[in-house]
Amino acid sequence: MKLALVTTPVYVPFQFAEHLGVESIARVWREAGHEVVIFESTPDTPQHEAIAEFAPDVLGLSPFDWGADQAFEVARRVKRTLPQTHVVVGGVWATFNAQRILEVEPSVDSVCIGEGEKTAEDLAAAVGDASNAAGGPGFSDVAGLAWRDGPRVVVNPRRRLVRDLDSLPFPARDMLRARLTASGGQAQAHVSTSRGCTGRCTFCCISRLCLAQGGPIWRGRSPERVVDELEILRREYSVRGYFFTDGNFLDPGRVGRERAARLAELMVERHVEAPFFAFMCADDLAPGDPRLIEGLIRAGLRKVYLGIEAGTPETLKLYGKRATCQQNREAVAFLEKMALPLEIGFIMFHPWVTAAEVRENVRFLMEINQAHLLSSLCVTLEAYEGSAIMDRIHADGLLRKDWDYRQKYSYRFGQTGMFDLSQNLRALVSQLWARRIDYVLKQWDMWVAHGRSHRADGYAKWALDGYEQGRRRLSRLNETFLLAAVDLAERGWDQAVYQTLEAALEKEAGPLVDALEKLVGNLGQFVGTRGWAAACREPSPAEEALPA
Ligand code: B12
Ligand code: SF4
Repeated sequence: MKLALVTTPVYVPFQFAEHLGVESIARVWREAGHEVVIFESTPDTPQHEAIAEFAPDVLGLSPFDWGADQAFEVARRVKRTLPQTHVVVGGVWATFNAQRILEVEPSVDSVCIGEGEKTAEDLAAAVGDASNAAGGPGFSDVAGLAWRDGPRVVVNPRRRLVRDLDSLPFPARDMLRARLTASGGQAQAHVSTSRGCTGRCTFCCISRLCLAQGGPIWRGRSPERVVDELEILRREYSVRGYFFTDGNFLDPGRVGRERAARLAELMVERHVEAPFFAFMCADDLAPGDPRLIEGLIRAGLRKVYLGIEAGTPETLKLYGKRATCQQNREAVAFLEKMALPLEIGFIMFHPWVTAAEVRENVRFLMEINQAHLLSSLCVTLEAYEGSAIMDRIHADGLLRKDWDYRQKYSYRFGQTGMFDLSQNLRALVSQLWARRIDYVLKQWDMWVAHGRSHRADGYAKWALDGYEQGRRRLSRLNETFLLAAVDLAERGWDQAVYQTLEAALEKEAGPLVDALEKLVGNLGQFVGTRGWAAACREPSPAEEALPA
């Protein structure tokens, strides 16, 4: 049979991020003997004509919220010429919106609920029986499938999770080879070493996803099997960097930390160490296990994404976070001590947020020295179906009248002014100047932390200290801006006044970041040509590091 999968673009710079879900389904379909093609659809090149020419028996989509419109449009156009093609949608977003998608989107014939490998395989077999092509009784045998039977939406019994993740084949990376190098430079791959998460963050649906399929809540691949995959990535795709996509790389507890340590050892032993990033949780890191982190750094760990999310105990509870404020403080301090760059996740705005809470959050972020990135300060909760917090939004009647299941911000705020504030801050971070500042800082934060691990002296120390001073000054600018904006929200929103606050921030932060970029850029050049040792021997210049 001919089977096609379609990817639709996500936002820049992730437009061409690897899509492990689609690659995984492509692999199992191909292993089952089908002819499989992945089409990369963009608004400019929607691919429906190429798909129609290929004439697939099954067309698989894997969109997220707003990407869904594009994906469904491709399906509609394909269906115009090939009405018999069975269109199936999969992925996390589709899983929790299955009923609605089937009710409102006639181009979609079925939705794969949750983990897809086995369901996709069985679905292809069911479609293969020609009598089922228009939606016959065979679909009712496909566990984990929701499908349309005439006017009725049928949700089949759940599909049990694959017990042993090592038994799954590796994703078909050969079919989306270009994505590995799409961001330029050296090839980078997404690698999933586990599925699920023992956390119960209320804004996330990962654990619910596993529970809905009868658990277990977390499954890990063996370090040996992961390293087999890394070897292939290195040998066949020249991959020189990884993004471990696990919800929590150190999960679950002690067992998870041991697994991560073993993986790091094996990566070094089998020469597949390379720069990598991973998500971690503060309660696994605090108060800190230097041996574990040193091992991970040897294997290539270059940056930790740390889901802190809030700076008050009440909001940590609302978000269902396991870590306390104190553990968050300790984890950040520990990573800084290990000279390991980190980027925090922080959800400042949610429907019940108050001005007092925003002020408390800002104070907390200043205290842990993480207020320099606007993108960390301005996040508004994305409310997805399937998450516990979305259930609460439904229960509290906070959905806006114009709510649509593809909209993640369609809720009301309890306190006056908070909607204006959160909306303006969301718009702020998408502005070019603000994006540039965050981009520059994210780049240099990594490099600076790496420099600190060299125990810098002389010129190098002077420049790195100057960078740190500048970063703190930037945090103070952000603090002043945000506190003034919160006061405004509390007093009564005035868009013109807000614009003056934003303009003042841009006026001051822009040149400061230029100066920081120049400062560390010069050091970078020096190190690039003469090395760290020379930069540490060079005397520090007498003049001020940064403009006053
Ligand atoms: C890597 C990643 C990304 C990457 C790449 C996304 C991608 N397309 O793969 C990037 C950075 C682009 C990204 C972006 C976003 N992401 Co993201 N992402 C992840 C992450 C960390 C890993 C995904 C992954 O590779 N999983 C491994 C693969 C094998 O699993 P899978 O994709 O789910 O696929 C399986 C099944 O879903 C199913 N399946 C999937 N597609 C299909 C298709 C068919 C036809 C079939 C039959 C089955 C099927 O079968 C697959 C194999 O079992 C997950 C968290 C996690 N640990 O899962 C979050 C996650 C999926 N992302 C999330 C979110 C919120 C986003 C953003 C909205 C974030 C934002 N602020 O904008 C954007 C959305 C962008 C967009 N419009 O598409 C949420 C989704 C929440 C939800 N309920 O929808 C998650 C769950 C994170 C979380 N903890 O909340 N993300
Ligand atoms: S730690 Fe991450 S993956 Fe786990 S529940 Fe929380 S947000 Fe989801």
